[in-house]
Amino acid sequence: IVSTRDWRRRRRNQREGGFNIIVSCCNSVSVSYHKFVDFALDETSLHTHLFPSPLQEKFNSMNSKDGKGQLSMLSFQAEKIRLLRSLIIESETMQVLDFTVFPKVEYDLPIFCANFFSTARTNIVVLDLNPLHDIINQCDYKEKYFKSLIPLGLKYAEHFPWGGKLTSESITFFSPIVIWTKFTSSPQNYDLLYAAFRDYYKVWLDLVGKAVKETDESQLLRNIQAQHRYLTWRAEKDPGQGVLKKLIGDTLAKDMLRSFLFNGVDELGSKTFSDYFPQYCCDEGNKKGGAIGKSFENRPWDAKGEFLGSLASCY
Ligand code: BLA
Repeated sequence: IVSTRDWRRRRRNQREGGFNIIVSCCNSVSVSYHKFVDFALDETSLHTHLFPSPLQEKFNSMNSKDGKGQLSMLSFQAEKIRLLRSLIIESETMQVLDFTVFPKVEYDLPIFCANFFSTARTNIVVLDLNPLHDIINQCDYKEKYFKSLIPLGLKYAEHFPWGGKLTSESITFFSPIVIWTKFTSSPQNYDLLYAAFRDYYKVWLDLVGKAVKETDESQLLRNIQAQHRYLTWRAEKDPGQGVLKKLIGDTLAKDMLRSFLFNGVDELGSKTFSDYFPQYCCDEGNKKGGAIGKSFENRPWDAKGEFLGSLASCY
């Protein structure tokens, strides 16, 4: 297990050409997500200067209550990046990566999202460039960022079957190139996941490189509200919440969700979850992440990236 401090030392050693000792451990889960994060940080550093986030001080590493699990957190910011943060959880029974990059609100860029939950047998995976704005009805936004990426999505859709039913909210937060899948654990599958992660991250960084700062006040407000709505959804509905609470307790888990993972949820706006998602307001079945309202048994985009569901469409 490599802690944040070890990780920093390793990176410093790498830069200074020193020796690089990788401590490996004895997990029954045959994947480690550290190399994914290392790749993303190295690749980002080729494009822009990363500054440590003030959150790093408080959120760095932590043991689970039973002492058998470790949580490692990293956070940075950059010229066009409000927050790049990662959480890796390693225990005897699971490996988890939650890696998300939030652009600054002056940009209408997609949010990079990699959420991988792995056990010795199975994996639950979301890898996507989550659109900031509605791509089902807002055709210009979809064209701007996703049109050229459809072939990349198709390449991986072939290997990673659709993971099954989702809520319509999750669908609207996903892009036509989303990798939403479940697969059995194997070195081949992890290699493919790593390849997909690298490809998706590189195309996302290209979009960041080209992005032009928004100066129009009303567009800026739209970006802020869209990012706040996204944060509000994830801080409330993240399916990882139960696992986090079990590992570190309710209070720490809640703090981690609102202050670290979905930082900005208490700062970028004052609307609440039920303001944005009134359909969830009084329905306990839905609140607990139940299956009520879930649909999209199959991938709802065709090979041209056109939406097939009934939520209206561009064409
Ligand atoms: C399951 N995680 C899921 C599912 C989705 C996601 C869609 C399927 C079940 C569902 O729809 O509730 C992920 N959903 C997302 C993402 C977005 C979204 C990324 O709307 C973005 C907009 N997952 C994690 C972390 C853990 C984790 C950090 O990201 C653990 C700490 C676990 N995810 C996890 C588990 C399940 C799951 C255990 C299966 C449990 C379940 O189905 O409720």
